[in-house]
Amino acid sequence: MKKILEHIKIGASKKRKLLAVLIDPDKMDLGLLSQFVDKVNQSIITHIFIGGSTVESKMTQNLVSALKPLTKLPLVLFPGDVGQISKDADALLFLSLLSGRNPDYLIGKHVEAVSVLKDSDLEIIPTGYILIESGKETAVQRVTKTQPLIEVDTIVDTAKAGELLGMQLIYLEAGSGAKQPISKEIIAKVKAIIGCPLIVGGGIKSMKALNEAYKAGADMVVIGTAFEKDESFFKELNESL
Ligand code: 1GP
Repeated sequence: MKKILEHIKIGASKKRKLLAVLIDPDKMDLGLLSQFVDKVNQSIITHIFIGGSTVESKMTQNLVSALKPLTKLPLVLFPGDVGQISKDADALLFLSLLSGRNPDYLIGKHVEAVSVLKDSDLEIIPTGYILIESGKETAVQRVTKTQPLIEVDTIVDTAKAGELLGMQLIYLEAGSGAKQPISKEIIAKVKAIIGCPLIVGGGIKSMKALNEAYKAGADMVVIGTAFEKDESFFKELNESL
């Protein structure tokens, strides 16, 4: 049964504010993991995403193994590459980088991943991933050698095309550490045209930005840097309850 996607769909239909913390295996010190996850467990965070643009092999597996006994939250892989697949996670966002025209990230990596995925119980969630200009070059841009989208109409049409191709989630990405999060206008226009849940991430560093993203139409928001750099963000989050 596709539990995690189903849960996201139900959450979106009931207008629950889903929130994922992104943990980059490359940046997380495993010695500090338990203390970090305690804070995650006590917060309103609903999902743990795991991934990064450049992660050495085994680091994802080590992180997933360390996370499993510490939390009941769903562990969702958000991989930058095929080496970031761990069969012990709960689900995998099977990302197709729709904003770019690099065949490796549209279909190539997916073909490579099949040998690992075919024997796993991971819930695989086809996800249209759209990188949007945010004011500075992002790691996704560098690694995938693609350009982010700028034009609102193109972004909206790209999201809809992804849904028509069968993607179950659309993910608007400003890039980790982006100066500007995705604009309210873009979120609202994409949300208005798609029927599937909308994920928004990149550059969200304050409760104000988080609430604006939900208000504009994001069903799930993904935050990495603000939790990594500023653990008081957890406090702010809990105080907003
Ligand atoms: C997830 O890349 C983002 O979509 C995370 O971005 O690190 O800026 O929160 P931040």
